[in-house]
Amino acid sequence: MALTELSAGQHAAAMADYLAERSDAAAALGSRGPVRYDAEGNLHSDILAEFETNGFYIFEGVIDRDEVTELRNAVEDTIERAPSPPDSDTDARGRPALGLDYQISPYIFIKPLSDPWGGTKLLSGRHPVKMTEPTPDDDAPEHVVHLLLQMCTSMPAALRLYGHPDLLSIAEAINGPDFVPYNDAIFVKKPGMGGSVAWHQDGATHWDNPRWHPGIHGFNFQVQLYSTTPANALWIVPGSHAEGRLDIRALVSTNEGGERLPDAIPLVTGAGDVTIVSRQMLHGSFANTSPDPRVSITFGFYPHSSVLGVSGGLNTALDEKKGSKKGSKKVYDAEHIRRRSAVVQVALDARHQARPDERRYRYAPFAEIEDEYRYGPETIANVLSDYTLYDIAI
Ligand SMILES: O=C(O)CCC(=O)C(=O)O
Repeated sequence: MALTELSAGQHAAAMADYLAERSDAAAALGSRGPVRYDAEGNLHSDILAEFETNGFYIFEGVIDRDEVTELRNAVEDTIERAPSPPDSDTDARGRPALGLDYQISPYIFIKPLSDPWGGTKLLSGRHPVKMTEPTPDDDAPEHVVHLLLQMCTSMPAALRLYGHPDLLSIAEAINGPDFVPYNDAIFVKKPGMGGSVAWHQDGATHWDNPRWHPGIHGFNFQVQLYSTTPANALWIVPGSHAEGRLDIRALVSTNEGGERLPDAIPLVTGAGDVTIVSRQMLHGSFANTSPDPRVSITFGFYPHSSVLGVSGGLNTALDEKKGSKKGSKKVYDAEHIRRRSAVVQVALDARHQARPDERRYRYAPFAEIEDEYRYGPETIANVLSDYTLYDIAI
């Protein structure tokens, strides 16, 4: 039977041997451990070396249990406030839905267990091959939330996470002190319903740049709110970040196991672990036919030199009807970069206000003007409102 004709249960069974074999390979590879610094307070060079070789690292136990609980509650609350059905102005309880006043909806819905981007032209067509879409159970809803966007406006707990000192120190170690933000998105993969993300590489701009290097398209964090398993995890092909642009269509079509790529591994983590993955890594995830949820708070950063004066090659418009960004290639000048980077500065001040005894990260581009970016009504209106219009997509 073709994988596409499988029920959710049959899909889970068909995947089992592959998941077991590849999670053994992941365990053998390592590239994981707590955040460690050297005597000068810089991220330990061993971690950077492993990240450079493998293109990923799993930081264990970064986010403490209380913060994970706070974030889980914020995500659940945000999902409950989603329009129901998706084109409605009210949520499932009849309250005004969240985000009616946002310029871009904070919700992306999909049909359960579907692959919304594979084989389409969306997101610059970077997901060339559709993943298996098993048939959901009869009692599954018509739509599920796949992505939550604009978390720094809608979820104060997520804004504070964005200003986490360890995460920002890691971003600095990889991209330099003037690192620049990309976007944020929370991937929600409910048990038996979460969709897949077809194999892809994120970068879209610098593949032919004569100064190309494995870090030129930056990297993404994923903060895991629940333990992840091989069945619901993000999968990567270690080392693929250094191989240039890959022919994904050929890799899948010449592979006997199709989308079950032979060298891929799952990023298996605990709740509160944080992964970093190069945006050039070949990565994706399968439909979640497992009984376990995954919620991954995802946000990325670039080296400043990859962005300044560059015309974004990645079209992030997902909703063709509202896609104001479609076709309008922005050039990321210093003012655009300042506008989007200000979210980081406000986030770390929001965190400092909530946790005054924690180490506070100093973000070099705002070192002299921190007072202008305190978290409060003014920056909520001027910096956080609709900040995703300034996302930087390369
Ligand atoms: O978490 C996932 O399943 C997909 C994440 C992803 O594709 C990305 O961060 O670019």
